Amino acid sequence: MTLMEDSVGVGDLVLLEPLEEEPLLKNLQLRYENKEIYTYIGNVLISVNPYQQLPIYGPEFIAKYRDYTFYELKPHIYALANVAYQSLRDRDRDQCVLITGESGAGKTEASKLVMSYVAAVCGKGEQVNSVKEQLLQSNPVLEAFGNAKTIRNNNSSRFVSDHLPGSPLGGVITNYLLEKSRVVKQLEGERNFHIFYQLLAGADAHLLEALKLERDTSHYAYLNQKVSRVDGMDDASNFKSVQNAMTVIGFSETEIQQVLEVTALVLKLGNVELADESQANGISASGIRDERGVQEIGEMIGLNSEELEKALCSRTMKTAKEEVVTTLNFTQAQYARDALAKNIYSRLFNWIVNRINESIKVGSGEKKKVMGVLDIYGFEILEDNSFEQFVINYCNEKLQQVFIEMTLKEEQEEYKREGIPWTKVDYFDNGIICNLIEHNQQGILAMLDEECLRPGVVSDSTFLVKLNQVFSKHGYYESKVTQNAQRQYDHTMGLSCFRICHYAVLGQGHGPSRPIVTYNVNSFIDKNNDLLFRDLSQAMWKAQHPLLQSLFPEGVPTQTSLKRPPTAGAQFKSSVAILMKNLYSKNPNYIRCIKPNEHQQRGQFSSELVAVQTRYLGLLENVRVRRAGYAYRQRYGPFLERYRLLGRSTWPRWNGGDREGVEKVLGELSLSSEELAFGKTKIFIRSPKTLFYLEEKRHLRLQQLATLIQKIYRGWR
Ligand code: AD9
Ligand code: MG
Repeated sequence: MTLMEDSVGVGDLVLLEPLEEEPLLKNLQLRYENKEIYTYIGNVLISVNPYQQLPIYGPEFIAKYRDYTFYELKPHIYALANVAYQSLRDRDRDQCVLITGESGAGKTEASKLVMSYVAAVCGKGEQVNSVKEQLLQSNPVLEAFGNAKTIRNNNSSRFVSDHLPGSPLGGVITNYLLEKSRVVKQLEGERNFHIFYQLLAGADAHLLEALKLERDTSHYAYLNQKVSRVDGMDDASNFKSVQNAMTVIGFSETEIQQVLEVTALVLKLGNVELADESQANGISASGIRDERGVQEIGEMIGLNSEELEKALCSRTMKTAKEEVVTTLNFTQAQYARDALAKNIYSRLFNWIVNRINESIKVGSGEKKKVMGVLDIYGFEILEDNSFEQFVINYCNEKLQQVFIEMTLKEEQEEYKREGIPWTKVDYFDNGIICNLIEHNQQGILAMLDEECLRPGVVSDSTFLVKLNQVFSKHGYYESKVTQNAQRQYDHTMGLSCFRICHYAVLGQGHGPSRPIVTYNVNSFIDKNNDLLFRDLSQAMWKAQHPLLQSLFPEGVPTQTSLKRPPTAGAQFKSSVAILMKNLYSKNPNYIRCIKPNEHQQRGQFSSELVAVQTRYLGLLENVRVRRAGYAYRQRYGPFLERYRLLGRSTWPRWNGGDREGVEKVLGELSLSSEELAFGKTKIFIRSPKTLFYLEEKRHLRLQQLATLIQKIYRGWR
């Protein structure tokens, strides 16, 4: 029970008085400044990124947290990992550790800490150790292919991952929505995925020659950005670690070679220069400017270069009766080339994830319990928000829904277990916002799909017009048009934008600004369509490169289906649905990560920045729900141990049971019965004030006892 004693501020925000934003921030800041980065809200863990290595991890700490229950030591991520792992083992329940927070807040580091904890405490034996090693080695590989330097985080995960270490160990990693647009274009100050730079910097001359690559990153159009290096990141040595990790995981030499070939292929595709040949014949058309590049690619993947060229510059349309080949214009050809590069890379990434899973999967036979560690990107509000932010924020909206529902459910269940009556809690149900986005017919995603499939002239603006019509009166949707009609005119919103009032704004009732997110619809249709022309998938399938070929199963020429593949929005929505199902089926454990400053600097705590995040994460709402009934609860044993010095009958000796002892102490203090509830194994205290009163009394009593001891000691002398 060191929550209030050894820590700075309160170690559990349910004990915060008064329960308002400012004291909450002050408490987090005070703790942060004293290097206490972890704080609880009941069993939820808040983690504030220290941006420095703190001496609080490793075997010694793992051993400590392993032997104590949740509240007995300072708040720590190991305590949470321990609870999750013990419930998995002892209560035989699938667990899930859900880690959220904005970019750079420390989610991936947290997920690694949880996994290393589980790896350290779970079973032993040769086979288990080897799986453990493979599971831990999957990180550098996933990070090389799935992470990139962004403005906000030098090592930002550009995918959502769900690690499932099983019991005793094994796992599955699922990944959702790799940010594939990064393959062909990066924002200023950002890089492409790490692997490209690692490969160029770390490959020995022989490998570079075999892949026909230049060492200099500026040679590649997809990398040709101002930043090629990241402070403190050694691409060359990381490449060696990735190669080594792949070997440990069990990739064969051939597999590693093929993965690198496909990676090189993406870089080379970016260098395929297309020519605008429109003027030559009066028809809008494209061609290849530098035949040599295409030839080189053809040789590398075992594909006739003419075929590749044809696939890049033309499109075959199939109708029920005939096949029509049209030449792509310059813009379309560029689009096709980039779409191919993005698809190759994202499919390669999926292949790698699946390959890792093959190695680490839980052994067949009896069904093992699993523990999911879900590292998910948090709410995003950029200056210019597009389709990517829209789907990410939708996912967070859904997570918030699960979060509140499950927190409440868990509270209810604990009360039930302990035989304490439950009182209803009011909370904001964000179902209405989720519906606005995901409703099967009248949701924004469904309407976007409809627009993508509608014959005739469709564009981002026709889509927006439609939204404006349907949602003109929706309380959480705004655009310039709808605002004009019924709300205050807003000069800051562009004509091609709409806004959604996300949950983050709600339930709080205060805050300096309304963090409503403005989305620009430009390229929504394109991004949702995510089209890869069939000619290209067929060409890839024809390539004599086993890995590449396996990435394009739909390229089999005998496949005549005219069915359109699902749109990006529809795919994301079904991934979210799977994720939600996954969450509801497991016992959730939450880590809420917070980024203390925008500069990736240790020791800096910006209250404004943290305030915005605590609102997005709904922390105050979380505390409110958590202490709607009883703010504090503790098992009888430890509670009695701490407070028995306050009772006449329980001090200095007590021979009865724990519960009777607690009843005696609290009875003698004449606390209001309203304030207390005696559960089967725990004592529940309604308001933090009562607990502080007990603490105060204990403090005074300790002083008294110290004086007494001194007197006795002096008497002896
Ligand atoms: V993103 O959404 O993938 O862009 P994350 O995953 O939330 O983001 P990440 O875990 O990558 O952030 O943390 C960013 C950086 O903060 C790390 O590279 C570390 O340098 C630093 N960090 C985060 N957590 C810790 C920690 N517990 N101890 C020390 C940390 N440093
Ligand atoms: Mg991350």
